[in-house]
Amino acid sequence: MALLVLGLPLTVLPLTGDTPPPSDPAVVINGDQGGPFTPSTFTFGVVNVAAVGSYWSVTQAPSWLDLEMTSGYLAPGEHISLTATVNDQALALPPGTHTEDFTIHFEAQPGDFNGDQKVDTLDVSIFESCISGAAIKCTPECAGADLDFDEDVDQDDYGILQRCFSGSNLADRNCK
Ligand SMILES: [Ca+2]
Ligand SMILES: [Ca+2]
Repeated sequence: MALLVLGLPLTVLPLTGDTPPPSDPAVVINGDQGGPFTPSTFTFGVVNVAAVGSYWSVTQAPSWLDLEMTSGYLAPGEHISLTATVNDQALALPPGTHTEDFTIHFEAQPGDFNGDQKVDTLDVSIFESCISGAAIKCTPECAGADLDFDEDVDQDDYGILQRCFSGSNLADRNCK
């Protein structure tokens, strides 16, 4: 009987300028050729480490794995658990070690500080509490208000916030 080892390192790509999340350990799935495999399902976490609401989507995953969800929106700091299930395509894998990348891409919604997918007056209030002035480094808590990534929160960032303002409508993810 041949042993099938499916290595599945989980990689989460953080946003530029944000603290990367602790890296998930690789998931190793074992089984004989043709199955069954252990574990046949496992859960993994998706966390938004950005200071603003963020879209997430799985951009790379093994074809032999079915995912409960492949995209969504998370508020700052929000965490969800997703279930992955080994599907029938794994039955056809030849013996050996099959290591596949698993990648989740995050894209921040500029200006959505409270994670409701809108940029409205509540977000403007949070932004205003973060204004540091030109070339004055903002605090880590206000990193999400530094919309042009130059470490301050000033008029340039406010201009971007105005362009991203959506009121009661869903924010435009390409508003910058
Ligand atoms: Ca908001
Ligand atoms: Ca700035």
